[in-house]
Amino acid sequence: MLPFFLSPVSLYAIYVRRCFAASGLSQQTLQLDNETTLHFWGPNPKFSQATQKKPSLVLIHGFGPVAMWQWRNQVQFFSPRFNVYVPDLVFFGDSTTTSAERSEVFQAASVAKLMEKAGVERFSVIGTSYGGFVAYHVARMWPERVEKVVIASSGVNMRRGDNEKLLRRAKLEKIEHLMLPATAVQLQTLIGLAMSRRVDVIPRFLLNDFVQKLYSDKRKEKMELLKGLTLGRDDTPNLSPLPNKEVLIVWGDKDQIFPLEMATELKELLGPKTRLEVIKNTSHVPQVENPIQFNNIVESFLLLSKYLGCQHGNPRFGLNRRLLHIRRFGSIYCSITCPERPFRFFSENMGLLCSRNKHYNEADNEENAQTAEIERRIEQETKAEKHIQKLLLLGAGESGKSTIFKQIKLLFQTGFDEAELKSYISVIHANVYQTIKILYDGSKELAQNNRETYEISSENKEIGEKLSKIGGRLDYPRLTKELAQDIETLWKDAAIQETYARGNELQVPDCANYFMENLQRLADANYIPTKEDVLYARVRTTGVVEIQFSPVGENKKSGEVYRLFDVGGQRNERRKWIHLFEGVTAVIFCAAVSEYDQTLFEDESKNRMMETKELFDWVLKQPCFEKTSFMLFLNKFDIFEKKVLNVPLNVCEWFKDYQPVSTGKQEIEHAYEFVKKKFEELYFQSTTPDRVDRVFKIYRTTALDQKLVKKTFKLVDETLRRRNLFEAGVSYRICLDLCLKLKFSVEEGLSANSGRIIGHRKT
Ligand SMILES: Nc1nc2c(ncn2[C@@H]2O[C@H](COP(=O)(O)OP(=O)(O)O)[C@@H](O)[C@H]2O)c(=O)[nH]1
Ligand SMILES: [Mg+2]
Repeated sequence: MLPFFLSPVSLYAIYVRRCFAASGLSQQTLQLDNETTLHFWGPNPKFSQATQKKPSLVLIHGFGPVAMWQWRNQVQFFSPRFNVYVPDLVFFGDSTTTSAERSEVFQAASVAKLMEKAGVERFSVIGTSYGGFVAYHVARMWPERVEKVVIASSGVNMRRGDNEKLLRRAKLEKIEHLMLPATAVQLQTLIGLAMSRRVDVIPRFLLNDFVQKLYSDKRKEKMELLKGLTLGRDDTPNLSPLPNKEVLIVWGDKDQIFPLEMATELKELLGPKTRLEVIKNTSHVPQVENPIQFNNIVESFLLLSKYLGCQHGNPRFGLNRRLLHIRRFGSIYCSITCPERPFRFFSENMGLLCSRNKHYNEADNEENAQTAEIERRIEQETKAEKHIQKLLLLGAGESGKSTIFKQIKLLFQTGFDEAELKSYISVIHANVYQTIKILYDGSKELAQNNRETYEISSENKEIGEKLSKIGGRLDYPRLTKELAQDIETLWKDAAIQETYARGNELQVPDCANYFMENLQRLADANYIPTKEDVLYARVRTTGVVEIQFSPVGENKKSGEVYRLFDVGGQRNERRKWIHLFEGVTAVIFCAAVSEYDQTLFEDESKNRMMETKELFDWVLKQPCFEKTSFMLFLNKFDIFEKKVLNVPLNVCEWFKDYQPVSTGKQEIEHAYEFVKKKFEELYFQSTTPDRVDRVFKIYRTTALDQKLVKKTFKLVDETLRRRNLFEAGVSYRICLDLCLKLKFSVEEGLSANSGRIIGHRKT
C-alpha cells in the first residue's frame, strides 16, 4: 500500500474535503439511537443564519467510495441555494451500526432519522444508484417530509434477472466483483461500465490505490448490504408509485449498469408527476461525467417551480438569467481551480457566503488572471443574453400552449428522441383511460333523464364498470390489446357516441377522438408514440418549462434567438406567472376559439371563453407589459370550423349579439371574424393610450398543424425583428438629438447594446 504522502487518492481526498469545507459544510457525526451512528457533511453551524433561509437538500451516494467522492461537483453547485446534507450511508466511511439490519429500507430509515435529529422538517432528496433506492424509500415512507425526489441512474424497478444480465455485460461471476472491486482489473471493469468515455489508460498503481483506499473498508458488511437489498428480488418490479410526489429521474443514455429502458419503465411506474431527463453521452455517473448539465437539470427541477410558487427565497433571484449564468461559470471554475475562489466570486455577485474567503490570497496572480478571464466570459455571456428575446406563452388551461411549445421543439430544435417519445406512452394511455371513464360516467348521468339515448347496452355495462374503475385509479396499467378491445367496444356503443356528442358539457379532452381511433396501435407491445401522438397527448402543465430556439430558414438561422416559456394555465397555476413577467419581448396569448360552449375544468360554472376574455384583459393591464408585444393566437380553429355550423356562437355571453348570416365556409369566416373583432376591441379597451406603441397581432392557428405553426412563427419573428429595428431607430434618434443638445460625441453617446446614453460631455 502506498504511504499517505505518496497516495494520489489520499492527496486528492484532502482537496475534496477542502471543496466541501469551502462550500460551507462541516463534517459531523450523529448518534441516531443506541445502535446506529451516521457520519455526514452538513451546513456548518457557524453559518446558521444563512441556513434558516434556505430549503434543505439531501444527497445520497451510491455503492462505492464514501459520499464525499461522489458528490463533489454537486455540493459546490447547490450549497449557495440549499442547506446541503451529504450522509455516508451505514457501513460507508464512519457510519456504522450494531443492528443486524442490512436492507436499503434500513438505510432510508437512518437518513430520515438523521434529518429529524438535525432538526430539518422538510427536505428534497437526490439519490444516485444504490442511493436512489434509499431516496425512493425515504420518499415513500415519509411523504409529508420529502418535498421533491431526484432518482439518478437507479434501477429502483430492478427485477431478479437484472443482476445476471449485468454480470454478463461485465463478464464477471459475482456482483461483489463489480460493486466491491478487490483488484485493479475489477475496478477497471467497473469504470468501463460506469463511464461512457473509454478510460483504458489509468495506471495500475492508481487503480490499486483506489481499491485499497476506497473499497477495502468494511467489505464484509458491504457484501451483506448487497445481499440485504429488498428491491430486485422478484421477477416483477417491487415498488409502489409515488403519485403525489414530484419526481425527477436523471439517466445517462449509455448507462450500462442500469440500461436506459429501466428509466422509461420507472417513469411509468412512479406516477404522473414523474419526469425523465436523459443526459446524452454519459453512462452510470452523469453527475460526474457531465456535472454542468446534471446540476442545471436538477436545479431547475428543484427550484424553478418552487420559486415560482414563492415558497422559498427571493423571487427576483430565481429567474434572473444572468445570475444563473454566473452560477454556471462558477461551477466550471470550481472544476478547474481551487475551491475558495468561486465562493469569493459568488459572494461578490450574489451576496452569499461572504465569510468563506479566509484563504483568499491577494498576491496570487495566476488566480487573479483566471478570475479576470471568467469575468470577461460572464460579460460576454451577459451581452449575449441581452440579445435573447423572451417569449411567454400565456392563456387558460387547454388553450394549446404546450402544443405550440412542442411544435417549436420539433420545428426549430432537436425534436423528440426515442426516450422522450417513449416517455409519452404513459400520458397517452392515461388520456385513453380518462376519456373512456368520463364518457362512461357521463352517459350514466345523462341516462338518468334520457335512458333511451344514453343508457349503455347491457352487454357493455360490465366493460364500462371495469374501465371506469381503472380510469379512477392513480396508476393506470399499460394498455394491452384486450383492454384496447374493451375500450373500442365501449367507444362504439351508441350511448357513448351520443354522450361524446355532448362532450362540451363533460370535460372530454380534445384528443379523445384521435386516440380512440388508434387504440390497437397504442396497445401494441412495441408501441412508440409518433410525433402526432405526442402533439395530441394532453398533460396538464405545472410549473414552468423553457426552450431556446432560433427560427430557421431553409438552411440558415434567422439570427434572432428566442427563449420561450410555457406555463400551466389552470387558475391555481397562474400565481406563478407573475414572476416571469419581467423583460418579456412578446406574450403569445393562446385563446382556444372552439371553447365558446365549454366550461372550465377547474370551475364547471364558468364558460371557458368568458374566462379567456377576463384573463386576456388582466394580462394586457399588467404594468410589466407596457412595451411588450402581444401575439394573439386564436387557436383550435380546426375544431371551431366544425363546431360553429352546429353550435351557434351566441351560446357564449360575450358573443350574444352574434347574428349568423350565411351557411358553410362563408359562415365560418363570418363567425371567426366576429370573434377576432371582439378580441381586437378588448385589446384596445384594455390598452391605455400611453401603451399605443406596443405591437398587437392576431393569428389564426391550429396548434396541431405543423406547417401552419411554422408559418406563424416566421411571421412572429419578422414582426419582432421589425419592431427591434424600429426601436433601435428611435433610440438612435433620441440619442442623436440629446447628443447634439449637450454636445456629446455621437460615437460615445450610444451604447450599441442597450441604447442607453453613456457618453461624456466634450469640453
Ligand atoms: N384539435 C386541436 N387540438 C388542439 C389544438 N391545440 C391543442 N390541442 C389539443 O388540446 C389539448 C390541450 O392542449 P395543451 O397544449 O396541452 O394546452 P395548454 O393547457 O394550453 O398547454 C391537447 O390534447 C392538444 O393536443 C388545436 O389547434 N386543435
Ligand atoms: Mg400546458
